[in-house]
Amino acid sequence: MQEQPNRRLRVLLAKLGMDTHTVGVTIIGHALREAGMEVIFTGLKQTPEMVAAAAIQEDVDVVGISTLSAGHTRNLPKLARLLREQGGGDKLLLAGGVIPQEDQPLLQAAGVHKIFTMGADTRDIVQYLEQWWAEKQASEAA
Ligand code: B12
Repeated sequence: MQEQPNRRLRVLLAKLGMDTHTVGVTIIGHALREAGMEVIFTGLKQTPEMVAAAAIQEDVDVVGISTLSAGHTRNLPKLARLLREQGGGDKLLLAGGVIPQEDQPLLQAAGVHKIFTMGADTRDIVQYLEQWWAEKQASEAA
């Protein structure tokens, strides 16, 4: 797809499986919208297949998963693989929530680019995304 200069960053936020903790994902959604990003929330009880399909269909730049009820070592690698298989390997995959330190190397090796856990400052998350977006747009323009 032809990139439009200075278009807004598009972010898909999702919750996988039976995890119904909604506070973190709601706060992140507000923070990203306030920072001028376009945010789509899939709602609860999604499968990796549903999230990958939505990410491709909505042509988002970033997929952000909020996970507080375990299952992340299974469903995040699966989502990363599905995105790659469906042509979405260039999307930034973020995760946040209750993700023990010992699980993080496995997730990062599987394709999760960045993990923000409890207490993460939303300003740091916004700054991380703005920097990633600026670098991506600069490299596409070059
Ligand atoms: C509130 C709460 C609940 C509420 C949820 C209400 C709601 N609508 O959200 C209720 C009471 C319903 C609940 C239920 C349960 N809970 Co509960 N809950 C919590 C609690 C106390 C706080 C969670 C919270 O809202 N934090 C505040 C938000 C702002 O923080 P956050 O989500 O972590 O988000 C921040 C970062 O993580 C990050 N982030 C989060 N998501 C994302 C996404 C992206 C893209 C990015 C970039 C960043 C990001 O940014 C946010 C800002 O800093 C935690 C304890 C804890 N310390 O986390 C337990 C906790 C998550 N719950 C737990 C459990 C076990 C349960 C139950 C299974 C209990 C039971 N036996 O029924 C059920 C499961 C329900 C389900 N099906 O999912 C465990 C999970 C253990 C685990 N994962 O191994 C925890 C950790 C408590 C514990 N210490 O045991 N819970």
